[in-house]
Amino acid sequence: MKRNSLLKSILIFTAVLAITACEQEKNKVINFPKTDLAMENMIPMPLKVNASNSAFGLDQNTVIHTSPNMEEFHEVGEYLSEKIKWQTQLDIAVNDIQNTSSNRVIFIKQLDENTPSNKEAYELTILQDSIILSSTTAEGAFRGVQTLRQLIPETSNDTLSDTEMWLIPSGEIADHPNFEYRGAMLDVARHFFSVKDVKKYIDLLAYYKINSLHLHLTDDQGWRIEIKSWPKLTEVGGSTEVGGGPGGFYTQEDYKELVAYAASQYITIIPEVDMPGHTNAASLAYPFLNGNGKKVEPYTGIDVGFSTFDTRKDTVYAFIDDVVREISEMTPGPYFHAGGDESLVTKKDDFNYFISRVDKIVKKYDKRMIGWDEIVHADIDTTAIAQFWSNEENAKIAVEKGMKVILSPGKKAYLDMKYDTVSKYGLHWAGYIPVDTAYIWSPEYYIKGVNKENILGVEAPLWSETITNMEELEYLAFPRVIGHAEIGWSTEENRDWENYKVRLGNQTPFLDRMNVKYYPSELIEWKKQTLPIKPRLKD
Ligand code: TNX
Repeated sequence: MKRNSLLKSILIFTAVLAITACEQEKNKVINFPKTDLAMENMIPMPLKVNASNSAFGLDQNTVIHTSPNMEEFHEVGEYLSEKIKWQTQLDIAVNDIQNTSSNRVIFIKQLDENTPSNKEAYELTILQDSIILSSTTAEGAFRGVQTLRQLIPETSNDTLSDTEMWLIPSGEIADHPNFEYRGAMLDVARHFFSVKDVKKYIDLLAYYKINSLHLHLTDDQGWRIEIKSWPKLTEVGGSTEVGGGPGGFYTQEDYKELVAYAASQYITIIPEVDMPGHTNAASLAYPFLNGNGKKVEPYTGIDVGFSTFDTRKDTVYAFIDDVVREISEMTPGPYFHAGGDESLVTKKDDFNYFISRVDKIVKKYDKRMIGWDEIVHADIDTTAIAQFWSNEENAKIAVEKGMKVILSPGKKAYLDMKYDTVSKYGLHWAGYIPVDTAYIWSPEYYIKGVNKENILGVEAPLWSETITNMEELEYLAFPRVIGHAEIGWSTEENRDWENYKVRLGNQTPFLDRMNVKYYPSELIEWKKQTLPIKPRLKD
């Protein structure tokens, strides 16, 4: 009996000792090295950054919690945990109610939905023992997660505590985008890109907070989206591409998969069916659509402006109605892009008549029409959006009509322009676009009379006449699309080439880990390790 109670006392005593030791370990003050949040490598540069010069030690004891009963916030937490694992190998539990002992928490918190704020706005408060990421929406939290990912250093520290720690600089960030629409466009018509390729592009765009992916699904050289009521579009029109390769197309299941994948990263897919020009592939499948009076042959060259739909036939509009309906049904986003560029063999009146009828069809399926800037001459609803690419007068007319404009200036935002005379891929009709030229411009001041309030946002198109695979796509898109993402998100006063180019050089670890074959522009010092950068201009 006596022996038993002695044993009991010893056990209790040891347990108390162990708990105390554990508590001490938990509360042990860690001497974090001095950090500076404002000197980090965030792209796009957030609106406001306040450093508090200490750090949060991300380690195996860290847990993620998200606002209770909010499924979308929970998913953002899971996404963050997955990305932390990808970068650091750490396994971070999300909303694990068993684990109440952890003293390091990342809390993703929903602010009161009635708080007036931009839906992509978020705040990050980074303290020594917690990180609080708050937003009124899961979308805002998702954008904030990208910032947080960019703050996790490449290398860990194993001298501060008995666990390996990745030191996240402490401080506060309050951020929201300068423009609502921040897009990239991919031409899958001139050359086809697989679902897998597009998903990789989506992953990369999301990291830089781009929120729209415009897919140029049809052109003279190929029709890439299955339309059940008009099967020959893909059976016949999908089998060609520039240079005579095999082409390809997305089944409706593929397309839905892409839409869902993009949506999981808060990216809206904008489908484009380019018409009345750029329609050789459609007319090859269904010759009654053709309006240029010539026999339709498969086209695998790169000229533009020779094809047109017959704009005065009702059957053509019945066809378009089916196409817009089927695609709209699979597209939750608010936009349908109807093309409208370079219809050089369509008579002016016919063109305007056509665009105005298509606008009505698009509206019938509850979408807002986007068109290349030529559409502004037609009688269309002011809810339609003009995408400026080359003609400034057209952009001004759009503004006069009360339409919103998306800016994609060929001389700045075209990812398919060569960097310089020795570029491996690309065209150069709008000039050569080195990395600095692509970065140094402001949407608000690009066209006189087209002001901030007229601009829905910006988009960087990647036409694919000269690229056939992912590696070539990455050569043209990276790094320029990263600068473009900053132009769409960050305010003018937060953008500065000298500061940006160091942050860009520090993207190498991420790009390498993603296996991105970016163009190693000599203007940038590409770092294998992150280096300190100069303060921002306004500091
Ligand atoms: C112009 S930009 C086009 C495309 C070409 C591109 C090549 C626009 C609306 N049309 O058809 O692919 O140039 O850079």
